[in-house]
Amino acid sequence: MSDGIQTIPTICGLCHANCGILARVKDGVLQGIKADKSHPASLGDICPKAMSAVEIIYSKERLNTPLLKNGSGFRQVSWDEALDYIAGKLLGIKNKYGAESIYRCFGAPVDEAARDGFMQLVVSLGSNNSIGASHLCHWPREIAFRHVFGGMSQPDYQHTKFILLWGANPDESSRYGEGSSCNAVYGKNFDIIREAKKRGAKLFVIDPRQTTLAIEADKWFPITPGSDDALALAMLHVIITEEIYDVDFVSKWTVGFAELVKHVEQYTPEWAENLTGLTADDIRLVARAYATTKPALIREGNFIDQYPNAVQTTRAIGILMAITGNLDVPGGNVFFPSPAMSPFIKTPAPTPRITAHSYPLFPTVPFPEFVDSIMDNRHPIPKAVIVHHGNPALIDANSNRVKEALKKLELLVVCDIFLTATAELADVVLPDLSTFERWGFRRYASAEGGFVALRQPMVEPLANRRSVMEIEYALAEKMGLAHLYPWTNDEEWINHRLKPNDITVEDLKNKKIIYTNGPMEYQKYLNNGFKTPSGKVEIYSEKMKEAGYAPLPTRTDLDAAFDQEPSAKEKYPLVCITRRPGIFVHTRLRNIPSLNKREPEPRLRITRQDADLYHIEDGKMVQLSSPLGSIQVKALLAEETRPGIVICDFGWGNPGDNGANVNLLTDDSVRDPVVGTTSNRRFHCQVAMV
Ligand SMILES: Nc1nc2c(c(=O)[nH]1)N[C@H]1C(S)=C(S)[C@@H](COP(=O)(O)OP(=O)(O)OC[C@H]3O[C@@H](n4cnc5c(=O)[nH]c(N)nc54)[C@H](O)[C@@H]3O)O[C@H]1N2
Ligand SMILES: Nc1nc2c(c(=O)[nH]1)N[C@H]1C(S)=C(S)[C@@H](COP(=O)(O)OP(=O)(O)OC[C@H]3O[C@@H](n4cnc5c(=O)[nH]c(N)nc54)[C@H](O)[C@@H]3O)O[C@H]1N2
Ligand code: SF4
Ligand SMILES: [Mo]
Repeated sequence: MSDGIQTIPTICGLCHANCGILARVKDGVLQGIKADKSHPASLGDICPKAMSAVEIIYSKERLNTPLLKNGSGFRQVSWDEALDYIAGKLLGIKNKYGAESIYRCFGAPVDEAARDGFMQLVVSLGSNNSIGASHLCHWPREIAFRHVFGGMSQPDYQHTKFILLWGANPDESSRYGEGSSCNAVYGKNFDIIREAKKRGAKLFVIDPRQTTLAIEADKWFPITPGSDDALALAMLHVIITEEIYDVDFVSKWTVGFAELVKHVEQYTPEWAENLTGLTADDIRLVARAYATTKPALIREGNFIDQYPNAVQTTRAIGILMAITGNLDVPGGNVFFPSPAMSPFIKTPAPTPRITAHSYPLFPTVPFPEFVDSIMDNRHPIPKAVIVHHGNPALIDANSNRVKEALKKLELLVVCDIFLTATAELADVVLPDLSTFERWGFRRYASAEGGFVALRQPMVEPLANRRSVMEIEYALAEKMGLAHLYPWTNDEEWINHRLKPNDITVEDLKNKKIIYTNGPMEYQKYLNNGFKTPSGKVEIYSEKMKEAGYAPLPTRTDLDAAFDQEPSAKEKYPLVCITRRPGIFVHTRLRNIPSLNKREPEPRLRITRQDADLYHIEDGKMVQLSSPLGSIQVKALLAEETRPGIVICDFGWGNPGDNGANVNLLTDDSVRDPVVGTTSNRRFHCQVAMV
């Protein structure tokens, strides 16, 4: 301590990276943030989002007290009044319609509280219905990789000779170990991909957009959006016909290779040429380079999760990793150790998830299926939703339909830190503490071992804000469910979740970071097999087949329905993909002045050729239309993609952000059969000057 300044070591939870930070506090007031160089995952990296902590904590727009709907507006109420209202409504709805009509909705689980909030409550009420962003984020890949080789793999950058960045943009959105998730302002303190390049590793990028890393890559493959399944299948064809796969690994550790050989005969590079927009030669080039440069890794990105062919595309990519012998070896795709967590306590007989039969492999309810249940009066009709740390009114495809559905609920509760587009529709709004104001923790997976870090409040709670775990427990008490709770406050919640590691909050206060597992070991399968039913890599998946899905990865024509309309292609000649600006996180932070000034409005990137064709002027407002409607965004002439493709920014549409929501234009009718993924990254469109 010097000059009365106290330094609090903690972690930022604004995005998944959860970087180590040091808060400088004087007289209980946050003065500023510094990077914590000792944090093993971020190593002193930090981004402008964390630097805006003062603005986030003290923003005049923060929710400070519970709000209850009052006509077309809200009135401020006490916690007791808000929670009594919710408790009464929830119990009434449960009695009248059954527990299955009650849902919990959450967004990206950027911190553990975001993942856990209200889960125990909804399960305790007897419902297993959880909705949120999982059908668009992580889970499509998780389920696909589980069925191929038992779970998600991570890139082992340190030891690799070849990086295939496949629809990922870690300069603006990183996994841990990749540095901060926006290097536009401060650069990166450590840059694992560029360091690997300096050591001689090759970098290939498959992306319709020429990202900053694509510019620096040895080769960029500007693929047609949504055609990655065709590319992956053609790469398998090349690798198999040219016999450049790992014969030993394939014979000892895979099932279904013979079926795959037959299956991919049809998927020649020439077949994939028109579909992918890449030449057959380039398809051969990427397949050969990946299969023969040893070791090689694939860093697949979240783009896949937002295409309705998500699961089969990922399965094909997983099979590529396996048959080339790049799985669980140094420099390939590996499995980091990660800390364990205690489960929630299940009530004796929760009702089954409403999609237990229609989406048997997906552990939550695909959001669009929830919307259908309301709009089509499918029983049990959803009647109550508690939204925590999510903004479904903006992030799900076909936002107008989503909003219509949310308006039909008997009870919509939103727990947030700002009044969002979703909160505006709520019956009750509950003010949470932000990631900088509450206790919490984060589990990290890493090559050095799994570890846990403590999230400490930088300041005491302001106004009437309360932490979610305390809100949830108070509500449980009011509904007579307290006996089902393993915690009553934040500290007990953390202790409960970390029990399998024998770690408590007190331990973390002393040590800051605690490792729970030893360092990563390679080729664990030699002793334990893979975590699949056969113990091997399942190229052919009996489990997928039993659940009614294709056992070998397939190609899907995403435009099958669109092409039925003869005039549609003429009317909507362009394809739009969406961009995620790294200075923000999804729909958040547009109201933070230091961040907003860097990207004050959503823009539509368009090539010079298309701009000339459609008479679009740089910097002028354009009307972007899809079969679902129109929005207005500012044109930015940029040679970042191929003509025929435009790129629209995602994340605007909250009250006061003065930007249009691109999900008003995305379609929710075509879905991945395994997880219900919608096409949030791609839609057919036309552009015209306003
Ligand atoms: N078109 C298109 N759609 C997309 C995407 C895309 O790229 N394009 N991306 C998709 C992906 S990958 C994802 S993960 C989803 C994201 O979906 P969400 O996670 O639902 O989106 P966010 O904007 O992050 O919403 C989080 C909300 O939590 C609030 N919040 C922040 N901190 C706290 C806190 O401490 N407590 C509480 N209670 N609330 C807090 C924020 O104010 C915000 O309203 O969007 C998906 N939708
Ligand atoms: N700063 C910041 N960091 C974040 C987030 C954030 O909102 N802001 N969000 C977090 C979350 S929840 C997630 S899921 C991750 C996402 O992180 P990533 O997985 O890296 O996803 P994106 O950054 O959206 O990059 C996806 C890339 O895929 C490309 N792409 C689009 N369509 C296609 C296609 O059809 N084929 C191919 N091959 N590529 C395609 C896009 O042009 C883009 O460059 O980031 C996390 N980190
Ligand atoms: S990358 Fe930025 S926003 Fe994400 S955790 Fe690190 S400091 Fe926070
Ligand atoms: Mo995500």
